[in-house]
Amino acid sequence: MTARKHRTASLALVVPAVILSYGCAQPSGQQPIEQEMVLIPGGEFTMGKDGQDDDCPAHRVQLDPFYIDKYEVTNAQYMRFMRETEARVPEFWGMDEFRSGPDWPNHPVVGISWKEATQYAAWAGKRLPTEAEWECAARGGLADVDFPNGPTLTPEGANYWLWPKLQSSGKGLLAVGSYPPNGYGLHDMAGNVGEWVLDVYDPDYYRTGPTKSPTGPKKGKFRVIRGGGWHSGPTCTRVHFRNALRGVWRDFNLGFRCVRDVPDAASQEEALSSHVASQEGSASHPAGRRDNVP
Ligand SMILES: [Ca+2]
Repeated sequence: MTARKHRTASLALVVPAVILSYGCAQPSGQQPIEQEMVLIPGGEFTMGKDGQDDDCPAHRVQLDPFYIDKYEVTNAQYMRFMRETEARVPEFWGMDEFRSGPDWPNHPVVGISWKEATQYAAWAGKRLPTEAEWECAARGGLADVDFPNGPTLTPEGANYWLWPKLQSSGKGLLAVGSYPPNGYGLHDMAGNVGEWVLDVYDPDYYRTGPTKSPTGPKKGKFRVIRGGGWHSGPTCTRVHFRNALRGVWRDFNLGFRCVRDVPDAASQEEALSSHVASQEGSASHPAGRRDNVP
């Protein structure tokens, strides 16, 4: 079995799909949170790891600065998109077992295809992150780590499937931001929901792709997903772990977040200066060797 087929099968967890019409009533319970964006300074960072898998080898990649959503896109945010665009209702919508629908405003939206994620992003004036941008953001500025906050992951650090006990955390999908952020202030880069990114999947891309702002191969059958979800084992939540599904797939373990470009060189300079100043005033970084050289 090829790496691609193996990886694809690992997320192909199928349950009977029920599509329910969504109501436009105000979400009950919690007040919907507002999405925030965080500046990622860009520069060079080490992407991938050493070895023979599809996330190898470790290599230096250079990125321009960009903004990324602090949280996964929520049900409430996706509802606004549906109301304004008459977009298709997500798979599993209205199913409480997947915390999907208007009663769960601050839970991440699931059951959307890659194309629907890109349509939401365009509507919001954003786009999906490239695979390189996503991995840079997930690393939180740390080098030589497997997880967003350091070399190890515990059940207190992210919402994931407690492999190998073959049981979930017992919590199922949780509201975004239920776990501590990484060094960039981003929540749930490991777990809760896996996340669509922009790139087409190529198992050799870490060996053959460009090192300046890579955007993925031009053609391919699968789209990359990153970060693992509440129904994924800890292996899938590693910052360098790559997975892929056909773009038409809709999964209860899969959502997304968006990025926005910093528009021009002057804006990039200003954003970087602001970022450096904010970092100098912050004392709450996870332990580990720093990476990213603006
Ligand atoms: Ca996630």
